[in-house]
Amino acid sequence: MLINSPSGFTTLTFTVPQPFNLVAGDFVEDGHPDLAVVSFDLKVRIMAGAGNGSMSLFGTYPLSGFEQARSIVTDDFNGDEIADLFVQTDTHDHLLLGQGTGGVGNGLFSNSAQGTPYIHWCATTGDFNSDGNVDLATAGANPVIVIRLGNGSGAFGQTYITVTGNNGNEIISADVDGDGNLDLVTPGFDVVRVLWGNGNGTFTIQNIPATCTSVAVADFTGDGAKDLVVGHLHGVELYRATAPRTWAPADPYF
Ligand SMILES: [Ca+2]
Ligand SMILES: [Ca+2]
Ligand SMILES: [Ca+2]
Ligand SMILES: [Ca+2]
Repeated sequence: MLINSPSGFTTLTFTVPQPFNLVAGDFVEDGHPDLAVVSFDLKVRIMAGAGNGSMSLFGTYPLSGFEQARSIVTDDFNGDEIADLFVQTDTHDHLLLGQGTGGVGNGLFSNSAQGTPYIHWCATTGDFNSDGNVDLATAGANPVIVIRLGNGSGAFGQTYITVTGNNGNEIISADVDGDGNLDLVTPGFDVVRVLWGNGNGTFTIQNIPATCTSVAVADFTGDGAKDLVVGHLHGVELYRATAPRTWAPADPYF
């Protein structure tokens, strides 16, 4: 971990075997951000932050899997105002529900697992069907995006969206066209794949031709419309939004 200080960054080192992915949140709820780290040894480690950059191991949760843990996201999946975790390994989905009282997390989690329908490397959250419950979307190196609609108590339904070609290791939820419905964006190697949310948990797919292994969504041009910035092996390019769901040809940054 790098800590910014007047003299530059200071490196703190924690012993976590082969960490693969991490997410920040106030899990031991004291106003100081903590970390949840998934590692290749199939564990989630909760690292409690002291607020001064130092961290200490607070808890460890084993994961079911064959050899790897992959994605981790945090949100409140059961509506108790305590941060929860969703973790995927190469064989299982894990839901770790944050424990605590009165909407204040104590850093402990319940840990339930079920077999995963698709091995996915990335996940994002949002309310895709506008029912007030947090939902999940996952993607990975296969032509399926999984939408899990939450019931508000920590259980999810599953629907599958089949796309043409594989997805990359990133999925972003954002209201890209500003119609009030969350959309999904994922790199598809020879396309940027945008799934336009219909607001009811279904999506309409638009493939924007682009060499693309990673993507960012934001208003980079300051006109209020969300643009796309695409990265690939040979550079980074801006796709400037010109009208709803329309982008200008690639403008290379470098
Ligand atoms: Ca904390
Ligand atoms: Ca919760
Ligand atoms: Ca929902
Ligand atoms: Ca939208």
